[in-house]
Amino acid sequence: MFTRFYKIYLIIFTVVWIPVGLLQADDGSQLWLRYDRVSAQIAALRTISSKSSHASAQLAVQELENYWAGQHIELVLDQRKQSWKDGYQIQGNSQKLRITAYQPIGLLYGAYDLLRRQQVGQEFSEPFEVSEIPTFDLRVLNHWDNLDRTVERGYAGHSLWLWDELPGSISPRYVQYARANASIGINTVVLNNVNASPQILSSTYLQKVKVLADLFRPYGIQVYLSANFSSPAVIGGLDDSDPLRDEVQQWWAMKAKEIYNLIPDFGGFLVKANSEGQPGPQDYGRTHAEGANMLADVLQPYNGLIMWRAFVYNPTTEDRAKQAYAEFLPLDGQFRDNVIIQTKNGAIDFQPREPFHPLFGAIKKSKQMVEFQITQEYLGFSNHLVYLAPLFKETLDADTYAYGSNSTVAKMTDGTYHQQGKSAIAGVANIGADDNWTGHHFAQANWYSYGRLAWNHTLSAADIAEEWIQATFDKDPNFVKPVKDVMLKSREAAVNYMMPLGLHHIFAFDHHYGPEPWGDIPNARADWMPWYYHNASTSGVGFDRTATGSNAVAQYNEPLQQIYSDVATCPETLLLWFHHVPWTYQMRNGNTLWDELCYRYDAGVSDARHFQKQWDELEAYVDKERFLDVQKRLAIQSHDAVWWKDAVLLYFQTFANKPIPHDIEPPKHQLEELKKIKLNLKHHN
Ligand code: GCV
Repeated sequence: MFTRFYKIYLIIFTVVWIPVGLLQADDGSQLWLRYDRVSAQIAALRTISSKSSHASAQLAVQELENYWAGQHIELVLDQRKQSWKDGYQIQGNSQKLRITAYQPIGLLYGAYDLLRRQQVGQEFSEPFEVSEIPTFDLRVLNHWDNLDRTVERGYAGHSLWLWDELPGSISPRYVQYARANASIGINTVVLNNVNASPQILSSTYLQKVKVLADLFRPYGIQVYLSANFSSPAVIGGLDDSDPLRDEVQQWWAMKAKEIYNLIPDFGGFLVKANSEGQPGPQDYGRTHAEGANMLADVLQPYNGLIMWRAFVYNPTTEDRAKQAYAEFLPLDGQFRDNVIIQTKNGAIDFQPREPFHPLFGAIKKSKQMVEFQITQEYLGFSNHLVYLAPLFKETLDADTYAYGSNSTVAKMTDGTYHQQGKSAIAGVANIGADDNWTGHHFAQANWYSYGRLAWNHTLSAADIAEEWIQATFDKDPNFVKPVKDVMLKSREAAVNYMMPLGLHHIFAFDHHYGPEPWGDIPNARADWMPWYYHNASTSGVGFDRTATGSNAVAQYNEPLQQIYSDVATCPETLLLWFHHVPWTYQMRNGNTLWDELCYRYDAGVSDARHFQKQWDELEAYVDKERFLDVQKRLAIQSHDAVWWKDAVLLYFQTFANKPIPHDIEPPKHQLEELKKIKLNLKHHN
């Protein structure tokens, strides 16, 4: 009996462990682009043909030649299909497929579509037909990369852009980056930080930018730059940068001419103005519209666009969440057609959970786009596994009620309700020079899912996760299912162990890693202090944004105003965002607010531990290098979850004066110990 058991054990042991040794070390640098190169024999059995000699069409041919193991493929441009924009159609049967597109880049997108289907092992039905037209025209990555190669809020090493070596020397990673973006439909990149150095517009840097633009062009990627509004004064030598002065306008016009001479398809400028110390038109008593329109007029002859950020707030307002609306709504309708207002998904700043920004339900006569943060400034940097597609979807699918129900944020920005000209969506990139591009291997999924949703915002977070796991790791359902489960739970877990029930911005000062609900710096801006957001006292916790408080609820359309205003109808996930409630407030499940907070933090910790356990059980499916790297980061995540739980509960307990329920794990730390933690993390800008 014993011997038989031992033998079985040995077999299981062998089955489980041998593949680990066989899986080659993998640094993750291939991202999701792990296509197998086809053999010469297979290649000889099929033809890939295109009449177009356009560089993008030729890239499509090359990708299929290299990796398509199926039937013949014909690539066709059809000039009648203008309405398809850069989309495509794939039709055919087991003998032959045809990819048809209006634009050459559509052929490349179609090629990547086929390769993705092949990669996930999709059976091609007979006859096969699929049509895709992207939901947003401009699918944008914002790089917050500085010219010294630091990356603001970047957690994957230095900037990809080797400015010192450009234009003479070209890193092979530029093309790999372009290819990765094209494979998910990203077609616009802003190369530099919105806290922009004026030097990016100097002739020296423009020569470097030109090289990148030339490399990216065949992949359908248009380059934009973040422009510093003071550039005319700083690099042009003018007295000031007042947008209504002729000399200033002439300087920008000359600059535009110089740029378009070098880069005829240059996209335009992204501008952060009069925000967090950046210069802007208000420095000269001009409005955001006057500033944006001046630049828009300058770029208009070249079809250039201005993406003008609505991320503005200053220390004097009673509620930071209200300011962008207050400043931008009165300007609605005053912006030129080639200006798009770029608005963060929520009204504060990329928090683990925010209600959607009220400007999405209010701006009706100007163009507007959502900005998401793919880099995890507020979500554990590249240490925490947090799959962001559920967060992106939550905003995109949120109903603004601007035109009755079903006026979702996505529809308010994708051209459904407003003529958008070019509709757009932006994500702040999480990409750096690290071998695996994003620091955490699972952060690649955030780049991927952002791109997939920008292409088609109706895709589900679950489907995207599944295809990403299959492409990046393994197709075995015994692996895919639990990993997908971890990914789909991860955002809610992070909300729970960091800031459940609508709590927000109780991060450690400046670097935003870890908890500091007690944070208080004498004479610092109130709206940079955690107490401003949580308002904890013995009477309760939360920000009263109803009519008895800042009345930020009034910026939402009905019925949201009412729903959010009434503590009984406000979603509990946003309770402390909109309400200041007593610790004894009774939640819908019967718990007091205090107990519920304790349980939420505890649930977050349990989930983080579950992720570790789950990953450990999947060792056989993953190469050692990626397995160990993810394992190490999951341990940090679990540790941080406990840190968050203890810090926030112990601190709030000093106000709530209630015991931590006995059925959860008691704190491991002392509050005073936790208060001493000061991480030496530099915030680069
Ligand atoms: C680029 C937050 C970040 C800043 C960032 C800013 C912005 O405040 O902490 O690093 O600056 O948002 O989006 O402009």
